[in-house]
Amino acid sequence: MINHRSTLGRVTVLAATGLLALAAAAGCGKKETPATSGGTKTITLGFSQVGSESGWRSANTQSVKDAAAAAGINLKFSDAQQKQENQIQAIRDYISQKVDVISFSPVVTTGWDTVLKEAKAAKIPVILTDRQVDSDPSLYVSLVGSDFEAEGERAAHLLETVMKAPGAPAQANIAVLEGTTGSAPAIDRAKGFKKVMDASDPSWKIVVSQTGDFTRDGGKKVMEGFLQKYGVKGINLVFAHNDDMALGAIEALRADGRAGKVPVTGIDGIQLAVEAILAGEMAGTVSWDPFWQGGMGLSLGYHAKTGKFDPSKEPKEHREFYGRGVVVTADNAKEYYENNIKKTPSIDWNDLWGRVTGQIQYS
Ligand code: GYE
Repeated sequence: MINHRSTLGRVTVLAATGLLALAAAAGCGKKETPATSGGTKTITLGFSQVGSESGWRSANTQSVKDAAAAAGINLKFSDAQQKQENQIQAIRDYISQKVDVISFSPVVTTGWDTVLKEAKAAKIPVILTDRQVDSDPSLYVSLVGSDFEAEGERAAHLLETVMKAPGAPAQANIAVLEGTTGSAPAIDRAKGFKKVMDASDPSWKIVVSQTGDFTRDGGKKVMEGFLQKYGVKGINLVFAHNDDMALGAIEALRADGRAGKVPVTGIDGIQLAVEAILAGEMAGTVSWDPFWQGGMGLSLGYHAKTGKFDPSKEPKEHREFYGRGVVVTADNAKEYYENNIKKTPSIDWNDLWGRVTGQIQYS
């Protein structure tokens, strides 16, 4: 996943077309004037990114920038440093700059109705990538994301396997490193994990749970605090809402001489995490098609322009949907590394629904 640059070659072309088509679709409301007919109108896309908090995020940002550059799209890019007010301001700036398309990954789920209504009033289509909002879907064109609840469930099943292994501790004392408070991945990963926990061995206990804000440094600091408070015996399993926090926790455990002795699970499937699994310092991670997610968002636009995908005629499961998830453990880490990190997974971008595993659900 991290090795996006090389994988982006093919995607960029398609993505660029998709971006172009989407922007063109965005422009279609505007009557082509003789001045522009035959001339190529530079498409302006305003992208508000959550921040640069993790390996997954950096790869996501790189794919957007590469795709736009390849398509000659005028990309206005802003990094919100994980602050909602910065994203709302960025979107308002894009509206006043009359961009053709707005796309963003919402840092948290709530508080977007007003600015989304402003974009709609300005007739600028909005594409959500990666994370959900609790606003009405009529306020955005499409959303391609990950099934965060299923990721939480799979991380819990991963720990169940660890607990069944010979030499596993009798009692599970779990420490949880939560993602950004109020964000869709943190809310739903916690929900999925708890669902499996509640149905699992009643002796399992979440001893402590605190946000590390999806950063490596945050994961390390919070884990150091946990180790000080609960000592060696108090915590014997760690569930981190993303790989960067998991790697931070492993750093703290290493300083305590316990790296590889306390099973740590993460989510994202980033290169450094898979290398930590191969090195026996991490129990596993869950990845959810970030490569497909990035490109498919743009391909949807392309097909919307060419008429293969008309959002207004499609059922909800074709407007908001998930890709595929993979659980990576010591058993398949080598194969996963070969197929997803060292080389590009091959994806047919014209096959819009082939990899869809379901409609995004809202409880
Ligand atoms: O897991 C984490 C990033 O929204 C899926 O955000 C994304 C999450 C990802 O901070 O690394």
